[in-house]
Amino acid sequence: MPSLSSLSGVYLLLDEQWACTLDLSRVMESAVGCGIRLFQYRNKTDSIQAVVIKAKALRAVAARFGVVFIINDRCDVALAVGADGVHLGQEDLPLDLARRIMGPDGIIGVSTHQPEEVTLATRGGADYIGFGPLFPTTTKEHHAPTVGLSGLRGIRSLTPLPVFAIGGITVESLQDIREAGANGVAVASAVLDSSEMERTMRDFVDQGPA
Ligand code: 3NM
Repeated sequence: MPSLSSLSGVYLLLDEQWACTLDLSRVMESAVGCGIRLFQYRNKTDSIQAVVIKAKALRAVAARFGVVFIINDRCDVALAVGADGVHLGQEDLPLDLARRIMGPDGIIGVSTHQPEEVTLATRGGADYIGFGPLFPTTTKEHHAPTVGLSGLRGIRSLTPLPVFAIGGITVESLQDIREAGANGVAVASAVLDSSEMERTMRDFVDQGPA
């Protein structure tokens, strides 16, 4: 069973919008081969029934390799497929209610975009923080203003929790992000849109926060 100590490094966002061109189970398998051990399934478009079917398939791959598998937004889906945890946006179920559903051992991550949200998520018992969008991104619609590296540096001292920088992250930005104190990077497009996906994954693992 993956544990909280696995909450660092590269966090691959398996976003359903890429599933028309990619087999996300295969992407996960090759990501594990490249050293990625933390995954989130993100599906903002399908019915919950369809989300559960697709998430179950990915859950099975994650279980086979013993890597961490998190569901975006929905505690009910996370429980239904036996995921390791849930990732909550600011408009999702409040953290205290999500904890009641997920139990003490379920991993709960919270998306934050400003210092106050980081502090609240920390006090509220989150297991990790997503902070962003660091840079402009087209993966997330209607996102908050970019926070940049200075924003990331500014929140580092506000929380002892693992912080994942998110939004528009590319291989080129990894060194700066490491130096700004992030424990990990959450990434979708730079990997899923790459014409050399395995090479990009390896670069992320080699050059990103460990
Ligand atoms: N959440 P990419 S930015 C899912 O700021 C998500 O909370 C964000 O994808 C936030 O690596 C983002 O393609 C998109 O930019 C991440």
